[in-house]
Amino acid sequence: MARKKISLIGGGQIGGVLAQLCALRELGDVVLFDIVEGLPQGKMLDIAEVGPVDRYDVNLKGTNSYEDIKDSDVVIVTAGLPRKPGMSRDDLIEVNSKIMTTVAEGIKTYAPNSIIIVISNPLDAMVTLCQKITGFPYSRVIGQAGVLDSARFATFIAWELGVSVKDVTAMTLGGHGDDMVPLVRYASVNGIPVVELLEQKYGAEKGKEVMEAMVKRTRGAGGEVVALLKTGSAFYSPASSAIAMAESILKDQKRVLPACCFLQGEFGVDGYYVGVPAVLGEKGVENIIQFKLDAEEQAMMDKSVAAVKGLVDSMK
Ligand code: TXD
Repeated sequence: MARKKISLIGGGQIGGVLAQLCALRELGDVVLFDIVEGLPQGKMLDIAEVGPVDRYDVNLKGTNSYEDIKDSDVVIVTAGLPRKPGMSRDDLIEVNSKIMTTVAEGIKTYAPNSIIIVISNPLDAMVTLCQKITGFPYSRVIGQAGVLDSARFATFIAWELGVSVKDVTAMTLGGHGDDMVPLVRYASVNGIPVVELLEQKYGAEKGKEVMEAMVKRTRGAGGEVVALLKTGSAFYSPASSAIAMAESILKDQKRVLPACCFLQGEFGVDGYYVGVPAVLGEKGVENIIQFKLDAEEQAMMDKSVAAVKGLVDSMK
C-alpha cells in the first residue's frame, strides 16, 4: 500500500498537535504549512527529532509553500485566528473568511483530489466557504466539531456518574455554536440510558436538572477553556477529534462520527452544512445516517440550523 500523505494548513496550536498525533500514529507522511516563516519548519524539526524515542518513522516537513501539499490524501485546515475571552466564534468570521479564501485556493490548485477536514472557526461557515471556493464534491469537504462536542458531553456524563469515559457514548448534532444539540435521549453507559441512571441516582426531577446542567456545560465548553487559557482556545481536543476523522478516512474504517456535512433534505435541512452522524471512509462522507428526532430535539435542531443559516447568509 502506498504511503498516505496528510497536509496540515495552519501551524499554530492545533496544527502542531495534529502533526505530532499523525507522527505518533504513523498515519502517513506529514506536511505542515503556515505563512509564518520558520514556524512550521521548526515544529516539524522538533517532532522529527523524537522519532527515535517515540519510535515513529514518517517524513515530516514544515513549509511556507503550497507546492509541498501536492498529492495529499487528506488536508486538515486550522488556519485562522482563535477566539479570546469574551468573543464568540462568530466574531471571527470576517478575518477568517479572508484566510480561508486563500487557503482553499491553495488546496484547489495543489491538492485537487484531497479530502478536506476544516477546523477553523466559525466552523459551519468556514466549511461552507471552503467547499464553495474549491468546488470539490460535498463528500470531500467536511468539518470537525461534533466529535469534540460529543466527547465533551461524554466526559461530563462520565464524571457525573463516576464511570469510565470509555464506556460512555454521547452525540451532539447541529451547528458548532451555543445552540448545538446534545442528544440526551441517546446518551448511554454501555447502552444503558444515562437519563435512567440519573433518575436512579437523584429521582426524576433532580435527574433532569443534572442533565440540563451537563447540556449547558457542553454548549459552553469551548468558552470555558478560552476563559481559562485567556490567550487562545482549546487545541489538544480539537486536534485529537480531527485525527479520529482523518484516520477513519485514511484507513477506510467507515466509522460513524458526528461531522459537519452538507445536507440535502436530511433532518429537514436543505443546502447547508450542519453536524450530523456520517460514515467516514476513503471517499470522505460515504453516508449520512438519518434517524427520527422527537419534537423537542427537532426544535433544538431547527434553532441551531437557523443560527448556522444566519451566519452563512451573512457571508453572501
Ligand atoms: O472544534 C473546532 N472546530 C475548534 C476550532 C476548536 C477550537 C478552536 N477552533 C478554531 O481553530 C479556532 O477558533 C481557530 O479559528 C482555529 C485554529 O486554532 P489555533 O488554536 O490552532 O490557532 P493559532 O494557534 O492562532 O494558529 C492559527 C495558525 C497560525 O499559526 C497562523 O500563522 C496561521 O494559522 N495562519 C495561516 N496559515 C496559513 N495560511 C494563512 N493565510 C494563515 N493565516 C494565519
